[in-house]
Amino acid sequence: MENSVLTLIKNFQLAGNIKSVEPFGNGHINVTYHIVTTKDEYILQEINSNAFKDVDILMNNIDIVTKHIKSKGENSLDIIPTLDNRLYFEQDGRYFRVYRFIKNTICYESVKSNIFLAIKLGDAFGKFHHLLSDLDASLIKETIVNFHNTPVRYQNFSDAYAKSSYAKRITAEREIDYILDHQNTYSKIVDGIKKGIVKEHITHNDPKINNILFDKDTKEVCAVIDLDTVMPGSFLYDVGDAFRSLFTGENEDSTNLSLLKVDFNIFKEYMKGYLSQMKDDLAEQEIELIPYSIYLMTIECGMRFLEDYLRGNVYFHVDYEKHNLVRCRTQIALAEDVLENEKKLLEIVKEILGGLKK
Ligand code: ADP
Ligand code: GN1
Ligand code: MG
Repeated sequence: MENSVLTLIKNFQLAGNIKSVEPFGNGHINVTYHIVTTKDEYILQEINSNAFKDVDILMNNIDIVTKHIKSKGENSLDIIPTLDNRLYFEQDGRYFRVYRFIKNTICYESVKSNIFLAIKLGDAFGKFHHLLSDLDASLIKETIVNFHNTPVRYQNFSDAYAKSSYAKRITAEREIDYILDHQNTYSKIVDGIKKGIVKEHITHNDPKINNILFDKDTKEVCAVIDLDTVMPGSFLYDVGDAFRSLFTGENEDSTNLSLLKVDFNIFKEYMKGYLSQMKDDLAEQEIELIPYSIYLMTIECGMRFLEDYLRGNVYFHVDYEKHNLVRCRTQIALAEDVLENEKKLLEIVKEILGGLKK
């Protein structure tokens, strides 16, 4: 790939001559390279057009969102245009884009030994929600339709299950049963949206910890990245998925399921940061749904991994055949622990809100 990267990178408006090209990061979706030139550094990504069917919509969304954030004086991704001033480059049905590399930054897979980062993450995603709250939502289109519509995700899983072979099913019997047995628990947020109890906003939809860049020295948040799924959604999707990601940490691929637990310290710290920005924007019914949203985003992620395993690993990047099954197991383990702790989590939310409103 590196030789072809050298050829295709010439189609972008880069400063200087290429010094190096290296694969970069731990994303599950795009293929990412770090490019160093004699004058600057860049991120080149092959956009996963299997996940993102309409790259035009995708790149337009990112262009609008990054300009909106920057117009408020905040840092965001800089898209480097192609020589003919387009937002991405297409070659033989493959799609590529370049961002300016945000220097002197670090991204984490976990906050376990850096608990102080949790409050900063919460604050950053709260601020992200605020910054986008006055953006004309009709400008932002869905890049993956029904991305966090869990009942639709369940239908997709059921379809994969129906089409899978008996030999494959018996390797994932317990996981399949868990997802089937819990089918009545998947619709509270979409129902809330239909009833108007849960509001739709422009949200990130993939608030994984490694989608935030921190300054290496100050450990302050530099930018929220991975804007591919920024689209209309519920604040609860981001709140729930942020905790799914934080409680999972680097254990998404672990076979030691006892590591997949709610971490109350992380929850408190992140919530303090998030609610300091968002306390006046959440309705009472949305607040009540926070613990459930963590369960929902976790089990949704589990069923997506399981669906992909049953389909033969066609969506998420995998390192071995059962990788998605292993990931599904960690998500189910975490979802179970969240269910057991819903009440305690809500008490913590209310305690923090009480303190902030004094
Ligand atoms: P994926 O959708 O595959 O997760 P991301 O856009 O999150 O792709 O990029 C993968 C990784 O590349 C990120 O986790 C981060 O480490 C790094 N990265 C992406 N964009 C930048 C950037 N502009 N500057 C520095 N690092 C970046
Ligand atoms: C993917 O792209 P990445 O690695 O940040 C996925 C998320 C999942 C996550 C699970 C576009 O995130 O929805 O929650 O993996 N992104 C997409 O680790 O499907
Ligand atoms: Mg990412």
